Parts: sequence; C-alpha cells; structure tokens
Amino acid sequence: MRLVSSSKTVQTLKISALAGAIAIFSTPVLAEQWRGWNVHPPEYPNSIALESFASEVAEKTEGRVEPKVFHNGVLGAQPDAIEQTRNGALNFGNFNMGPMGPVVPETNVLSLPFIFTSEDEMYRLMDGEIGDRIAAAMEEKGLVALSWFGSGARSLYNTDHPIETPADLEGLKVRVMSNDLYVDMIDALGGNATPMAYSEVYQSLKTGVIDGAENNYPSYDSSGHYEVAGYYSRTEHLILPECLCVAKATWDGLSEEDQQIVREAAVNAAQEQRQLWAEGSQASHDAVVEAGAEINEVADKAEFQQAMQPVYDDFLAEYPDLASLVEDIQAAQAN
Ligand code: BDP
Repeated sequence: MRLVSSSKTVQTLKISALAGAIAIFSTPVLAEQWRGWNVHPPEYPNSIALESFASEVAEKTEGRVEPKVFHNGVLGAQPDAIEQTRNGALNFGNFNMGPMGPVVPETNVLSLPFIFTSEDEMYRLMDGEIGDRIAAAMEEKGLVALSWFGSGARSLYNTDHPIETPADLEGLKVRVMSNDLYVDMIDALGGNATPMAYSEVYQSLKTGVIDGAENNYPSYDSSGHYEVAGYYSRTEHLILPECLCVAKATWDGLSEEDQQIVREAAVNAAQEQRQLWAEGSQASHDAVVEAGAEINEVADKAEFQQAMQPVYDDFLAEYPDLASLVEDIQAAQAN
C-alpha cells in the first residue's frame, strides 16, 4: 500500500481546516457547554441517570446545550459545589438535601430524622406540593430543582460492633455530612459527630480517625466503606431526597423552549434513577454481604426515634416558621 504523499496531506489538512472554519462561522448559535457536578463513580445509578439527562438535553436542543457530567467529585466537595452552582460557576449537579440544609433552611426539614415513613412516601410528597415548596425556597437561593432523585435510607455503620440500641453508640466518633442538624442527631444518640467530606471517610475509618459513618447501601458499597467498617445496622434514620438542580443564572439564560426540554430531561432522568436505584440498592446489599459485611436488623427503631425529640425541638426553636412544613409532611403521611 502506498502512503499518501505529504503535499496531498497538507492539502487535505487545509481543506478540512477551511471546512471547520466555515462550520464554526455559519453556526447561528454557539453551543453552551455546561459543567455538571456528581460525587459518585460513573456506574452509580445517579451517574447513569445524569448521563441520560446530558444526552437528552444535547440531542433535543440540537446541540445548543451540551451538558458534561464530571463524576467522582472531581469538581470538589459537595458544599463547595453547591456554592459554585449557586453563583453560576457550575451549571448543574445532583445534590443531596443534607449539605443543602445550611444554605436553604427549608430543606433541613427533610433532614429531620425519621420525618419520612418510607421511600415511597418521600417520592410521593416530593413529587407534589411539598416538593414545590422546597423547590421554591431553593430557587430563592439560586438553584432550580428540576426533579427529585432517591437515595434510599441511611443507616449507621461502624468498625467493631453492631448497633442495637442508642447505647451502642456511646462515645463512637461518627462521620456525618456537613450539616449541624446531623451533629445534633448523633449527639442525641450519645455518639460524637464528626462532619467530614465524603472523599475522606474511607481513609478516616481505616486509620481510626472515626469509628463509623452512615449512608445507604449503594454508597456504602461503591465507596468501599464496607471494607473498613463491616457492621451495618439498619437504623434507617434518614430518607433523603436529592435534586437534579440547574444554576438559576444558567436557567434564566435559556429560551422557554430549551427550559422545557431541560425540565423534561430532568424528570426522565429522575424516573430512570429511581428505577436503577431500586435495583442497585439490592445489588449493593448483596455485594457487601458477599464481601463479609454484617447487616444487623435493628429490632427497636422506636428507641432511636424517641431519642430524636430534642433534635426536632431545637430545630423548631431556631426556625419556628418551618413548623407548618414539618406538620404538613407528617400529616400527609398519616393519611
Ligand atoms: C450519598 C449521597 C451524596 C453524599 C454522600 C455523603 O448521594 O450526595 O455526598 O452520601 O455521605 O448517599 O457525603
């Protein structure tokens, strides 16, 4: 086979450069490149759903908007990413309502332990008027919540014994997400709360800086925490929603047509995430058990629930205006 002569190559390059230049100058609207934050690895349910969101937006806006998801928390820790999205330095992200609390107090209502009685109830309420109230409060702080993802139920796990009752937490250093409400929660159970970035938890468990943490099965699994903290006790104290959020500055810059496309893609992504979550959660449970983690059913959750009363009292003393939101969530589930 003969190689193409070098002068021919140069000519080809010139032609393609010209074609490229024409393409650029004749494109009426330049594509907007969006940067999206995600803490999880690419195979995690949320990550797959975020990728679907990105592809659907790029396809349906015909390339006017090109979202790119940065997985594994490479764009920074969650509290910083929330700030960056609020000020428009990042364009979108999948955020948990835990680290959202210090920015949007209304979202802290969702972090009151045991406020949701099941994942289904959480989804039902977040898809309705309660979710709209939360979204309105977030929008005032610069974040447009377009849909709600699930994150299962969070339970305690630690390095050297199962947690059967609050007394088993006595003196344990337990990592929590960055939110004072969780410090109160662990303190009320007799442990010592240590707020810390997610990325530091594995090493801190391994070296004994902390004794335990709390999370759902998929995170316990994908973070590898089960390798270093093998006792997972099903307290299920938090059922936290997560948002697919777009920066308000980014959102306001979109045409109505594109806003609709982006919103629809976010709702579709949430549907996919919830489905993948249910499957992934079971798979993660099986995987950690297979790897030797011990899952402990907590016989009397009521003890943990009762211990949370001071957390509710202190929160409502600080935010009396949020009492109606708390009551509405509770009442809606009693029916
Ligand atoms: C996971 C959440 C993620 C949090 C993480 C944590 O999906 O947003 O950053 O927990 O504990 O379940 O920090």
